[in-house]
Amino acid sequence: MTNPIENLPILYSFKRCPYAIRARMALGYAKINHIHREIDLKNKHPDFLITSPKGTVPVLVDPEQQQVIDESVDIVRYALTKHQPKDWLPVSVVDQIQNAKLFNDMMQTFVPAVRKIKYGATQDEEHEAVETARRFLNTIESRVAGKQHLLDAPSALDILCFPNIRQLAIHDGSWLSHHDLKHVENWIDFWCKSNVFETIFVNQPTWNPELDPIVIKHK
Ligand SMILES: N[C@@H](CCC(=O)N[C@@H](CS)C(=O)NCC(=O)O)C(=O)O
Repeated sequence: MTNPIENLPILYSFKRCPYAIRARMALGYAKINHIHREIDLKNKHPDFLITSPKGTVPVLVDPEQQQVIDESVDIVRYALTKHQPKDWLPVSVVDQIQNAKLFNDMMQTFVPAVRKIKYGATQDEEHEAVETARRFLNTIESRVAGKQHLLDAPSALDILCFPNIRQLAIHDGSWLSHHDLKHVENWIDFWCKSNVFETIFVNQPTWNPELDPIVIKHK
């Protein structure tokens, strides 16, 4: 039985945001049909800010559970806890000490380093940022050597990490090969060529409450 439209979860999103990509990937792999609302981050719709005063995307609203989830990690958990592909590891792997450490390391060291590489810094700062990014990606390189996932099978950890690393790869198309990170390149390529990524990484018009809702249906 299909869900009436008013019961569908609503995702507020922005195409290129790596955190929103995590959420859309997880909803895709979980096959959760939902309403998509593309937000113009420079001109946020007031109704979006009422729903989530924090003003960041992604935000997921589940009308049936009366839940508003405003952190991408929690949306990934929400989605993959409901349903996940058969060959995936359970979403709880992200809480295992080593995996949580990898994720936190990415957020605390790699992500700020990418910001410096992308948006400029002094030469010394940039040099340090490149070293930091390289150090982190060397860890990823050994994790994904000869496989397409960070752990023994695909998992939420891949979904949580690859969009942030992809940001560096698209900022500078030769960065990974220049730093001899061949396995990282293959891993990013695998996820970016997946059917789910190709389905979710599409242009959507900015949300306008007066127009028909955009319903995302995952088969
Ligand atoms: N911790 C948040 C971070 C989300 C985030 O920072 N999203 C950015 C876009 S990539 C945003 O909405 N920034 C607010 C703005 O640009 O005004 C999450 O993981 O969901």
